[in-house]
Amino acid sequence: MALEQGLSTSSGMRAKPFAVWVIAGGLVFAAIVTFAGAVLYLIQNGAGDGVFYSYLIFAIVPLVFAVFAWREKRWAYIAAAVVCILFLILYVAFSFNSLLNPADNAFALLAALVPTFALVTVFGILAFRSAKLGLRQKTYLASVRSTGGLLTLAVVGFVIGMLVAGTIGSSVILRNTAGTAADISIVPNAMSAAIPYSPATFTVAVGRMVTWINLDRTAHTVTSTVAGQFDSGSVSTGQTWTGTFTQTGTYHYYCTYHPMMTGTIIVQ
Ligand SMILES: [Cu+2]
Repeated sequence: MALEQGLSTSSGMRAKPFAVWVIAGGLVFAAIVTFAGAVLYLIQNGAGDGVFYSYLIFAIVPLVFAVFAWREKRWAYIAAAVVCILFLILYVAFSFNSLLNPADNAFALLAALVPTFALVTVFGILAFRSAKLGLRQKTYLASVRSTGGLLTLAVVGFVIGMLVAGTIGSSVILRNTAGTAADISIVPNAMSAAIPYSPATFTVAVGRMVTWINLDRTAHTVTSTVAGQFDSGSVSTGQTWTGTFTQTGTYHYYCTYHPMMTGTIIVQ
């Protein structure tokens, strides 16, 4: 009897239930991608606005839950599901425009993260429900050769497919923007460009429309420095935005995602 128990314990130590691999692995993946996003933001914008630190928290929280899920703590399963639902809402709400555009750099990030969050949510809830009896009692939680394993494989395939489609789509979309007429271009690599909106100062007659086109592979905005005058919202790669200026004056504008990007409109 004692020998049997010893054997089952050691085999249990070796073979983690499949669900634990998915939950912990998915959370670690989310943490790595979010941390990469944090570093990218730090390089582009600096730490001054505090966004970097909130990014960092978003990277550390899933890592902590991953550790406890790996130790097969029941609460960590449901915590993983909750944090992934929150991440899903945040990522989709803030980047929905980029999710629809394969040419946007954020597309690849979202295409990889959104299915991961969904998968961890499903496994987190199922594991939480079955944890008292033990995850090893349910085949789809215990073994990779199961419905759960197939689902995971399908998600991994979907992510890879999206990344390939994104790579192909981006070159097509960027080629198609070449002929689009616009007054002001958001230039490639606008975040590090000396003149992100080209021309930096644009003069128009009163009542005329002004069109911006985004030629960068990142989404930007055209937002008046004086609040409430005009705001394009997210303009993704290859998209245009048009504003009409009905009052004379000098209008300064910037990008809300990258505030060091600025431009000027003079209406005469
Ligand atoms: Cu920007």
